Order: sequence, then C-alpha cells, then structure tokens
Amino acid sequence: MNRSMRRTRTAIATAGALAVVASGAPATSAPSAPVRFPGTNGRIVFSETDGTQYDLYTINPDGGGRSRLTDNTGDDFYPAFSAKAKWIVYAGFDGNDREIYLIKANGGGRRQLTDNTTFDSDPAWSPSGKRIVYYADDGTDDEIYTVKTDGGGRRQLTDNSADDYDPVYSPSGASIAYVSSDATQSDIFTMNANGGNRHPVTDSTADEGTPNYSPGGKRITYAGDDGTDYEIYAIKVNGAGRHRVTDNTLDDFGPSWSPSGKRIAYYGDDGNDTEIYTISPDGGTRRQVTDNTLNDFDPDWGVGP
Ligand SMILES: [Ca+2]
Ligand SMILES: [Ca+2]
Ligand SMILES: [Ca+2]
Ligand SMILES: [Ca+2]
Repeated sequence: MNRSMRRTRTAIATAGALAVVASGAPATSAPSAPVRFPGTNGRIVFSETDGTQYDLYTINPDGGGRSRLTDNTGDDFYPAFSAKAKWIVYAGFDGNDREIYLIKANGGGRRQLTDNTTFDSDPAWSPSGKRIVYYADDGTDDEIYTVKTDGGGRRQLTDNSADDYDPVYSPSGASIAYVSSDATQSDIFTMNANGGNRHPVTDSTADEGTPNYSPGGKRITYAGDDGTDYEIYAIKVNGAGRHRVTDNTLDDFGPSWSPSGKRIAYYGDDGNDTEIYTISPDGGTRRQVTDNTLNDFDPDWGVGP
C-alpha cells in the first residue's frame, strides 16, 4: 500500500534479533516449470500479528488447515508463493533492517537472500523460479531490483526520483507490474522484465497499490482509495475496463488472484481487526477465510497439487 502505511508497519517491527537458521535446499531446487493457466487453487499464505510480531501462516481457502510457518521476534511480511507453491519468498527482519528470505511452503529450509543495510521488501517470484523481484531504498527513494534465488546477480530495473515498489512478475515472466509514487500521486505501472518500456496502467490522484496479475496475464487487480476508504479493483493491463470488486465502507487491501482465475483473495477491515477474504472478480460471493481478533495481512494464493 502507500508509503506511509508501509513505513508504519515497519515501525511496528520489534527489535529482537532473528535466529540464524541453517541453509536448506539449494536454490536449484526451486521450480522451473512454466505457469499453467488456469491452475488449481491451493493454499493461501499470509502474515498475522499477535500484537508483538508478524509471522507467516498458510491456510486453506475455506479457513481450515491453518499452519504456522515462522515464529520469531523479527517481523515477517509480504509472503509470495513460487509458481508451483513449493517455496515462499517474503520480507523479514535481520535485527537491523528488512531483508528478503526464502522458506519452503511447509516452513523448513529458511535462507536469507539479501544482506545489506537498506530496506528490502515486497518480493515476488519470476514464473521460472530463477529470479526474485523486490524493491529497496537506494538511499534517496525506492527502486525495483531483481536477484537470483542464490542471492547473486542483482539488477536494478528503475532509476528515478519516485518511489517504486510492490513489484510482481506477469505470468509469462515478460513484464513486471509495480507502483510508482511521487509527491502527488501513486499509480500502477508495467515495464518489461529488464526495466524497459515503462507504461502507466492507472492515472488518477487516488492512492493505488499492491498490483497482482490475473493468471492469464490480461488483467491486474490492485487496491485503491475510492475517496472514502480502500477498495479492491481490477483493470486490463492496457488501462481499460477498470471496475471495482469490493464496495463497502471499510478498508480492503492487498489482492491476490486465485490460480483458477475465478476468485481474488485480499485482506480487509472487519470493524475490529483485519481478516483474509476471497471474492469473485465481479464482486460476488465474498467468503471470510480467517476469523480472529488479530490482524491478518498480505494473502498470496498458491497453486494446488
Ligand atoms: Ca536489507
Ligand atoms: Ca525510484
Ligand atoms: Ca472498502
Ligand atoms: Ca483477524
């Protein structure tokens, strides 16, 4: 979401140091098969805070089978499944600042990808499983980077004075959608996976963020301010056909399209705290996935077996 919200969540981060976890499987075991469309809907990974720390969980879309993946005093945010849902990439805290980590979908084999003094966050997988896209603060503002899953081969894709963040690969791997925010507004953009051919998808004075592609790659869902509160929207990649998916008086954020293309997971305020929900892309049949008194964030919907 917008920079102020992201920084607020950073400020919540507790000062505890992460335990050092031994390396798990090598990066070469990451999936390399192309993404199939439509896919089978699998589990949803998300972040939940108990008031002192954020940890990662997976859950079935019907709310059953909840499983805890991380338990440490550093905050774990923004999880994203690999194309075959064997691995999860996320942003964690190394005791000093935010870094990118990999963990198996069952919670084992945690590895740290970045190791520096900058703020690294919002990672997502390339469909091939070979690279991770994320954003980092370059000392002046936020830029988009990619890195190989062994931590090497870092490339900078944006270089400008705006804040560029929330990147995600298209299902083909050819494009990246992200948010670019200057002093007046934030909008959704796309660019080639090498950083070229930057192109706006939205152009409004409303705050817009957290883009996520449909599994066919033709549409993007995102969260935007409707003037009163945040709603989930969907739009074609060329900027046409924008429509509102949620329509209520509470804040809705962080959408993730289901592998089947028939649902969208997101998190929303239930009046007391935030919960994970799923909804039809046309706005119908909303279902609640989590139901508790804690704040639940950042769902990402993986493929099923
Ligand atoms: Ca860092
Ligand atoms: Ca920038
Ligand atoms: Ca709303
Ligand atoms: Ca909750």
